[in-house]
Amino acid sequence: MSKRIVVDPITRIEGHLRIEAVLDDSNTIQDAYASGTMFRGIETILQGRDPRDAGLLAMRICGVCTGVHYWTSIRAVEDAFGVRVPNNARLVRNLIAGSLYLHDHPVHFYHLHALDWVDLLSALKADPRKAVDVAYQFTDTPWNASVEHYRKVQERLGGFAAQGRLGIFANGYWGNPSYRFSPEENLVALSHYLDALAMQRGAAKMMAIFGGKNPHPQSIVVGGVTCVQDIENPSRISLFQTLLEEQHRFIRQAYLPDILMAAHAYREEGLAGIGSGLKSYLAYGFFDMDNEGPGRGKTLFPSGMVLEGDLSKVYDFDPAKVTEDVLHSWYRGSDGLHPYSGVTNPSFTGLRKEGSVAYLDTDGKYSWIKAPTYDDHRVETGPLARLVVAYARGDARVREAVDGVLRLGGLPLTVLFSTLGRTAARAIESDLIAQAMAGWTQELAKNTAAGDLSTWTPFDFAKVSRDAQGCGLSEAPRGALGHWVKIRDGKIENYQAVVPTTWNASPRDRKGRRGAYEEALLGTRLANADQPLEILRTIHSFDPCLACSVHIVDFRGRDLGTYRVL
Ligand code: NFE
Ligand code: MG
Repeated sequence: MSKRIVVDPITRIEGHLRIEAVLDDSNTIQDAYASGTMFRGIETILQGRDPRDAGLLAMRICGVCTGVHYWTSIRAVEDAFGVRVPNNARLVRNLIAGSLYLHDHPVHFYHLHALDWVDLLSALKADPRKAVDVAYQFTDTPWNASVEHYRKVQERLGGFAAQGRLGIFANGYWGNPSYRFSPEENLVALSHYLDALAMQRGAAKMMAIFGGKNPHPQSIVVGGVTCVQDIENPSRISLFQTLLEEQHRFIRQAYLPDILMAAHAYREEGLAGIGSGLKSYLAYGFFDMDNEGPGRGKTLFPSGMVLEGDLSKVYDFDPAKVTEDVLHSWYRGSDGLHPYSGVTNPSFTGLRKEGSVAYLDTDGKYSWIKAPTYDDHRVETGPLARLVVAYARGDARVREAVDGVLRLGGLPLTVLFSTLGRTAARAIESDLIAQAMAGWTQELAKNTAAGDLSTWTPFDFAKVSRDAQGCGLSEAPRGALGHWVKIRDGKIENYQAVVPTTWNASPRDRKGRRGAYEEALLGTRLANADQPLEILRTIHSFDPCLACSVHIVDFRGRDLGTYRVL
């Protein structure tokens, strides 16, 4: 006998996501469906606009991966106009983008994902002295590790728990048998959870130094950047450097050691490949290392596709091979359209009623998210995809970083293909990006000290082609991001965005093949079917963002159905 459980809403994400999972008698997931249940409309709002404004409008797709739609949109327009940006603009853009990653990844791990690994209330039982030993087990220089500090953290948590004021923690699945950390490990992680709240501030400041503000930086324009006075001023660059060093220290002393601690405690789940999913990975390549422009130049993380976990072969990325299906999505139109000819034509067909309970109509349409394919393959994107592609390409820095973590954990390479691997990839990548940012900051300081203050490539809008098309490719923290713009008579005729969570959270494609979330849930056994902790752990490992993936608004405020959370 199989039973269907519904998890809706999935919390600790951006936006509205529903998962339906079919369990067998042993509570093992036999099938799964992911649905984006909220409806928004930026692609259509961009039609008819001046392409120079595209970035400002597109950035409103999301406030979490703040800025990525802004600069990816600007890259699409630059591609259409054939504009290449000067070196300083490339460096500043990399530093703004890097600041986002250093903000986003730790916030995801500690504030959105950690409680899938950390049994909060168990930390109350920890011995603070032993917790210090635990902290030193995974690094020689642990962050904020002292008996007094751990005791204070326990007192703080204990005070809330005693008064029944656990607030956002009140409904956790505390005590669930699939939690693996010891009380001391839970205490170390909880202490970093609290420290990470303060670290967010520094990362947000970094973005604002060259971006003008956070969220939604505003200093990037078609042709370059506008923050000339900030790069002219050595004190701004050195403030950036100081903040960067602090973030990097937190990554090295808290984030990476906590990942090692998780790799140790959750070793069996990793080795069993829980959450592995599609095992096919796509990366567009990001953090420009030269000024050739998107899709042409050298990037810090390379582009490519790896299929079915076979690291011996990497397929070159060709943007012409991206298409989207809508057979199982609440849109009218044809399947297999390339984004240049993509259509966003909403058509909500409702849910399926079984008695008083509404379920997704999984034989028909069941999500606001379209289903993208690359060269007719279903793929995962994101930090793990970037690392796997770079590793398979033989990238020396990525190999050294990945092999180093695996060696410390005593783990084989194949452990990457798991929920644990996906979560570890984000921390490894944060360290690599922080290292690269230190180099870009020095390069910027050197250029400006030598008198190179170029930040913008002049172009005459009246003279550049009034009929053009371009694509902006980049990598957002959650994965491969593409914006496609078609310009007719100087105005935007069509605009399509295919974003990381579109790839990962999508429903079945036209051939009935699962999306990345759906596939990743298969074979996972729930310790307790009333507490879908293992589902949350795997879904959160992708860091879902639904605003990004469904860029359409239901301005009529229609009720999309009444859901029962089972
Ligand atoms: Ni709204 Fe986004 C990122 C983009 S996600 S968070 O990272 O692009 O799918
Ligand atoms: Mg889209």
